[in-house]
Amino acid sequence: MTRNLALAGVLFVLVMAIAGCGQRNSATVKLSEFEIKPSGVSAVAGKPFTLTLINDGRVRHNLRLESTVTDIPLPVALAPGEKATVTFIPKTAGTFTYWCGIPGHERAGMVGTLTIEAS
Ligand SMILES: [Cu+2]
Repeated sequence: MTRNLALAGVLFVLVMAIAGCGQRNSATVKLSEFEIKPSGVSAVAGKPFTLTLINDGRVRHNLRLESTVTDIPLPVALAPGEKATVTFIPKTAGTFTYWCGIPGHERAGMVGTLTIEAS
């Protein structure tokens, strides 16, 4: 009986993993001097999207998103080593930009593309 329950548990996890394939509703973005990794992230319009930000650099960084994507406030700045998670529902499908809002960082290369697919 215990074994059957364990097997059922494994199957459940497998089915959930397969069902989750193709659903890009979360992403982790690493900020450093002077790049944002990855430089491209995908999400689905109308579905909750969890974005984890990690400052992998030695100076303060942040991440800015076009207001057409979301009105949710993002952290003003992350100290080196700091991590933050925000969840929001992308408003519309399209191709948008994310960048570091600390003066000079965007021009130095801290930019990326957020692709929001229609649901
Ligand atoms: Cu920066």
